Amino acid sequence: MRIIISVLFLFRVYVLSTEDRTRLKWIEKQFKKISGKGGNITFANFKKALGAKKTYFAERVFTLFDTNNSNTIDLSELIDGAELLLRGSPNDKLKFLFD
Ligand SMILES: [Ca+2]
Repeated sequence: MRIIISVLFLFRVYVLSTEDRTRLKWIEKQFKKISGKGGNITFANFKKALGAKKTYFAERVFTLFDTNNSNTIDLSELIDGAELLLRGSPNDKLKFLFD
């Protein structure tokens, strides 16, 4: 986890635009807020953060974000999923959610 954060820090400082840095910082802040002291995001915390009334939707998105099937979402998984939802084409988003 520490290595991932270091790589993200270097990437953020030297490669990303100001807008990208702001968005990444926001995602990192959300990660800390949602995960609490547990380190990674559990399904219960994820569902609560989404405010999802329907468990199906929360489960679907959680499963898509949890790319290594660890039953938790780490920071890099949250960044990848959020980036796709925030910046992907409409086709990418539909494919991500419904494939
Ligand atoms: Ca995971």
